[in-house]
Amino acid sequence: SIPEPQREAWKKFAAKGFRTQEDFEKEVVRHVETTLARSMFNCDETAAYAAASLAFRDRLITQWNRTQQRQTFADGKRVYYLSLEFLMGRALDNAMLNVGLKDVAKAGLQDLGFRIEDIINQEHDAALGNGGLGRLAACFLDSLASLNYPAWGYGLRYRYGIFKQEIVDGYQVEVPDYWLDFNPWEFPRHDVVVDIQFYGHVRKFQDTQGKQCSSWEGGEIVKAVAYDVPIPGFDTAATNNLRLWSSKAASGEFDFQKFNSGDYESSVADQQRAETISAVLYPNDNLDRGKELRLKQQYFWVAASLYDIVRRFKKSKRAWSEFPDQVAIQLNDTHPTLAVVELQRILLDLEGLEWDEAWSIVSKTFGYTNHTVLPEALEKWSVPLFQNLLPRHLQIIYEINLYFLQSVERKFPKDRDILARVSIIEESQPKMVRMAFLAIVGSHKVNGVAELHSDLIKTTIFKDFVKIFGPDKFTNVTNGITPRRWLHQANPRLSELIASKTGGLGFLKDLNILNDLEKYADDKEFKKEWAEIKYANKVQLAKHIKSTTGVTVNPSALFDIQVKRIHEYKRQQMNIFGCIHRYLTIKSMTPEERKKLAPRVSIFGGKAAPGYWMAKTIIHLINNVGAVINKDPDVGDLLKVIFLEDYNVSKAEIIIPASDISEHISTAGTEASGTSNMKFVLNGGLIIGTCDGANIEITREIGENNIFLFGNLAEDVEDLRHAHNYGSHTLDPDLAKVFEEIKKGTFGDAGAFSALVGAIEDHGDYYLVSDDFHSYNQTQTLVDEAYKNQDEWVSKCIISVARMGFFSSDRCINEYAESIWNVEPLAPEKGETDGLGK
Ligand code: Z16
Repeated sequence: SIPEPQREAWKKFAAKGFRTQEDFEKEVVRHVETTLARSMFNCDETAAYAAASLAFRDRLITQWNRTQQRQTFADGKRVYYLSLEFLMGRALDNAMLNVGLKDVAKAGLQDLGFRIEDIINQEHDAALGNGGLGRLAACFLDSLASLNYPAWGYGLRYRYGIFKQEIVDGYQVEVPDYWLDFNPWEFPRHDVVVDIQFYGHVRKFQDTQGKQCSSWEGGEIVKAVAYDVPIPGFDTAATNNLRLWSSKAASGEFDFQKFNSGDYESSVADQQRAETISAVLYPNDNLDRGKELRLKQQYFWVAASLYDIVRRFKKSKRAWSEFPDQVAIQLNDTHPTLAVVELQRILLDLEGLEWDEAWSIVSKTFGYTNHTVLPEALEKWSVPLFQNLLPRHLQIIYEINLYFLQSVERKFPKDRDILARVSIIEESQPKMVRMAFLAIVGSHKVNGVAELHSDLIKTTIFKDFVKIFGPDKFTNVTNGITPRRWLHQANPRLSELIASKTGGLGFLKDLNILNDLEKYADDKEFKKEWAEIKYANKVQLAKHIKSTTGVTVNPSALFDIQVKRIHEYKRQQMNIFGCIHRYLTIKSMTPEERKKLAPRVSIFGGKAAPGYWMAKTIIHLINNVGAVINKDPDVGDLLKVIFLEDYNVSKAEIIIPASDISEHISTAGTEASGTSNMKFVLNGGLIIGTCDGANIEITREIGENNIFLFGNLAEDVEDLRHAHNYGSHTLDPDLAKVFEEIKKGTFGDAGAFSALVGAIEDHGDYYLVSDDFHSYNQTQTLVDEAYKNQDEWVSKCIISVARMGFFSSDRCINEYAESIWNVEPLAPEKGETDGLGK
């Protein structure tokens, strides 16, 4: 760092962010002319987007620097959020709103000849995630910064994010998402590079004091290079950091020895193999496939992040025992569980601590969040694969398991079976490492993501661990969403209306202020404005539908939306069967009867994992049903079925504000929480849903008159499944008619859908589609009736929004901070924000 006498110059010339329109325009023009080497004669929207982003990035990095300096100086506890996914979406709009300069930018861009919407739309989504889990991590980063918590996110800098979905002849086609061509939001830190080791062997030796030691030697080295993404808080000068690691060959450009010996091709291949580690995001949501490259990704990212965290801790020259007072690490699902083992290895093999001393530090440092009870999603790694890739880590896991099982045996000496049930190593062929069990044993707290889910993990998959560790180790933190992106950014007109009645934008920082809206639930003028905004949002979505699918939809029809990853447990198949049922009902009616029906647009969107055939079949069926219904003159506006291609964060920002009703209809007990349910209600839409995940808590908050619940309860699912398999299973009669129609070929070759129908008719109907079908359709009829009374409908929407305060990710992050991390906010000094502009 710079010696004291020279620091005056640094202070004098310190970078300052712009504040006025004039300064913003100056920055944009400077970036166009110098950074991009273009001019007013060839500045298109892409260049204007780049320049505007760079102007905001400069401003953010100034705030970022001060935030980091303040945190270093305070020398307090920091939180590290380890997530293999961060589904960020676009950054420019968010940055403008969070620093409170969107109006300035809008006027400035206009003065320079651009419309701000067009500029915002130039940005490619940062889509480094699959669905709920990745988007939750992104909402958490927004809340951590907005609440001034000293926190870092750690992830992987994938060259390819989640694939882009195209629909060709009704089928999903995956196109690679190469998003890094131009990304103004990241700072490469070529000086922050960590060597990561793989393969090799373990050497045992005695040190000079005669102590038994282990050392991991040989194998190969890959470099991890840091890329930093600034995360601005809303209405605060705090700007946190998301550090993403990119893999690079260790020998620089290429291996010169191989090059000189004429083996050029193989030296290039080595380099490419190293770069493969961070090349692609695995596109599975709620499914574990056990691929070696995925384990490599996990260790690569975990080892680089821990090296960084430990290096930062060591600068403070504290005793190791203080590590858990300085560092809280949250494991987002089991993906980063190797961090538990890696920290133990660092303390034991590299820092020379005793096992017990090291383990006590490790287990106080970590918290583990579980996001699913689905057995196919729980990570397991084969022991032989582990042995080959991470030999020392496998030894440490065996040792952790040994001490753990010994303690279990002492506690339950008479229980013979418990040891096999809770062992971190599953005695299968081949043996498997159970990552969730390792995460539980290595953490001081384990949480689920909604009340029902947290109860379920305690009574089913982790039941034995509650007996072993006691109930206090297990807790619930119900998920939340950031109101900045999901209300203010996605639905600016609604945000403005709310601000006008609640005394400004304060509700975006304290979402319980929404309560003030309840007194307008019967206010005629307010309701009119409310309904106008909803209608305008539907017109906007109708335009999007027209331009992407060619189908004209009536914005006055009820918009019924289900957008989320396609999965059997989320039951998009039940929704499309419901559409077919509705179609058959319409077809059987007289023109007079049809006139009484409520027009509806059923909108679907979501990606299927590329290898998930049943999910792809569901997409195919939705598209084929749409093709038939949308051109049937008997139906007209009464029903349209739309599949929106390539659902992602930026499309969600258009879709969600336009819903009248959205569907959250998973088989009870399968959806851990769901978070889009919260986004839809916050945007003034009602929901139809099962008693699952956070739907239950949403009902408790907004009142059961304001939600359409249906279907069997979680507690009955097991018995129903048993009855399907061992009793008699009769198909719901309406569903039988739907199947008949599919089999007739009304929606194209019936053979294409036989697996989908067969899963329900012949293979046990695991997700209870038939059991819930009748109650689902009945409830949809109630929705139709309720929608006819627009006056009452709008009141329900207003009351619901007014009661959504609980679902802010700010509430959620404060709960983590208090009950799991034990960290305090570190607010910027007064005037720091003002200082930036001057
Ligand atoms: C995921 O998105 C979720 C769970 C999981 O094990 C893996 C992935 Cl990629 C989702 C849950 O399905 C959803 O219910 C929950 O709201 C979300 O994680 C965030 O907790």
